[in-house]
Amino acid sequence: MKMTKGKSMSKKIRTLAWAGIGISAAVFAAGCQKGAVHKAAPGLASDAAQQVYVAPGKHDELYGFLSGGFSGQVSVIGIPSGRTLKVLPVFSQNPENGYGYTEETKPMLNTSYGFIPWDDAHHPQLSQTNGEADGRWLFINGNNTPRIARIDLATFETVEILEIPNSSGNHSSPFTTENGEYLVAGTRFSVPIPQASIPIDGRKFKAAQSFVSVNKETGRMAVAFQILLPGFDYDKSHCGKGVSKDWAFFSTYNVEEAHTLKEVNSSQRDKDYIAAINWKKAEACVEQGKFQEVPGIHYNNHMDEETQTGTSEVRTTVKTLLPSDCPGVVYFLPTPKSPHGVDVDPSGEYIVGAGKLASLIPVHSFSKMIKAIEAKAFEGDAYGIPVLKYADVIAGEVDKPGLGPLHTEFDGKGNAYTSMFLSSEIVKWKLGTWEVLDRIPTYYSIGHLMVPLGDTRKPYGKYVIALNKITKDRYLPTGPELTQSAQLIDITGEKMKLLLDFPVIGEPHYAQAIPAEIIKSKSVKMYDLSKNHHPHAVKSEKETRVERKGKAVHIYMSTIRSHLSPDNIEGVNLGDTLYFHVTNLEQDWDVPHGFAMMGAQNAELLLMPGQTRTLKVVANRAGIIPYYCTDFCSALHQEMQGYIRVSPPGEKVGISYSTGKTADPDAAGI
Ligand code: K7E
Ligand code: CUA
Repeated sequence: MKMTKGKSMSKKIRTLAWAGIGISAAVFAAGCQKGAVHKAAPGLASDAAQQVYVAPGKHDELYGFLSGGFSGQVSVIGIPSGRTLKVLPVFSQNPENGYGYTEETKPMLNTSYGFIPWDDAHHPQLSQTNGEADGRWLFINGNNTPRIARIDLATFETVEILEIPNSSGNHSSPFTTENGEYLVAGTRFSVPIPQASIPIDGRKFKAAQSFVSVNKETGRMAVAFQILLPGFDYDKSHCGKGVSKDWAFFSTYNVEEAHTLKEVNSSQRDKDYIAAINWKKAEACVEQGKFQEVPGIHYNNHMDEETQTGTSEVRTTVKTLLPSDCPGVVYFLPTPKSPHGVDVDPSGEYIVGAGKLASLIPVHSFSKMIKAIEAKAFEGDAYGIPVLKYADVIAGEVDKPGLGPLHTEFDGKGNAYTSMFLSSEIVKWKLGTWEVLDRIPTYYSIGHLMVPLGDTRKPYGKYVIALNKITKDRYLPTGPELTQSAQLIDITGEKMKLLLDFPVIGEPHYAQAIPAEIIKSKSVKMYDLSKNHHPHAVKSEKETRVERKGKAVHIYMSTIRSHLSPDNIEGVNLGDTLYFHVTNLEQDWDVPHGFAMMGAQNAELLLMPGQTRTLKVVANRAGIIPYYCTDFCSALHQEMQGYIRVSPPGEKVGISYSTGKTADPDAAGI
């Protein structure tokens, strides 16, 4: 959730006051006023520096994956050091390596709305097998233009993006079933389905909740089916695990179906719902043909492994299941009050709702829910969907935990940790007794929090990371825009201990982390040149060449320490379209080359060893135009350069070029 900052916080307070929750100025001040800053020191563990110090040359214990929020990307950090290792481009163009600019990667950003080079990414999710992170893929949602991306954790590259049709705000997404059969993707907004221009009164709006299948071998995603739910707003989801593994849970707000002044009008009722969907049953109903094929154009973009080139496939319909055609597929659990997070404990028995405006944290019992369903003990229905009774399904309530509960994670030792946006703290409480055990302030306005593997069956319960929206005066000022932050907290003892603050990239909403051991040995060091089947690849300098095809000039170029081949090109005319197909011939780890041409309207390239990338440029100025390698690759990096002669109209110069001499990279003085 993007909670806005600064002045809107007072708005939140008004909302809360209006909601009848006593919130004193003092509570607010503790979280957000200047004076609170210096209280950080007493909270800092005396051995904190030692616990986060990763000596030069040593590796971190865990990889962390932080969503970039409005940056649309994912950042990779080391834990416990907090060091940023890499930014992975996902939904946004990335000038650093040409992602979304090169001809090979542009197709990854195609959608049914056209080419969209940005999005807002909230929830990274590691792939799981048997409820444990298997280290194969990381998924993340595109929130605005509904999409799910898949990142390969061997190459750390985005290899697939699937658009979600008929969804509007893909927020409660992408959360995996414990064996990776499906990713669930709930819509935030409800809209007419199929889309139609009708008055905005919401009465005919619906919500399509998607179940995206993931191929066990290849990882390829497809929208398997959607379930059409009433036109509420849906916020977060999580799949069940263990006893509840056949179920998925979606929080709702705005069951009032208000469509104006939502800030007030969608908070009228005491309780909204958590929707419990039996995906096994849904799957069976779909197999029995109980679905309707509904129009729903969507793109599936995939990076082909052999050619390292993205292609887009277009699909036009989606299988849609109506709850009335599949009785028992969905139930509503009343949950106070505009719940945001819905989180399932490692056993799968407890479903924690976090009502943003509630003064308690309700915890539902999966086994009680099943009993109530079997007894048909409903308090009524909503659009035909049975509503269970709160008293029948509630396992317990955490009383007065703090203000503005958002998200909960688990340590695998019977404890839960809930982020409190308004009172800026993490609250530790006990599953089963529901007593608050500890609390620690966060600086400030925490959104999500993350225990490594804290949403799997086997949490790595050593740390919790707070992901904070506001950092006012925690860091050096950087103009009006201040960094957002993460805080690393030790949870091995009775009391939580603050270890480290570090700034982050974009706005992390959710995050994931995994022990480094699980993925680091699988990390790919280079692309195998002999397996490079890019149609415009060159395998040696002998193959480098320049070919004219009408107004297009194709330059088949290679890079190796320390020259570009060809290094001089003549015969290009003003207005020609140039395609630089550049292959990095290196077969060594950590030896990328770059490519830039003066005045190129598009981007620069960064080429991994064995990789081919294409830069499309229009020659729009006559003269001698230089190009060069942008990555300091060797002692003779500055020599890695060349010229293009661009002829003005009327000048007749035939294509000619000089290919570089073959140099022994080892002799090049690296
Ligand atoms: Cu709470 Cu989008 Cu998961 Cu932000 S969301 S905080
Ligand atoms: Cu290649 Cu610098």
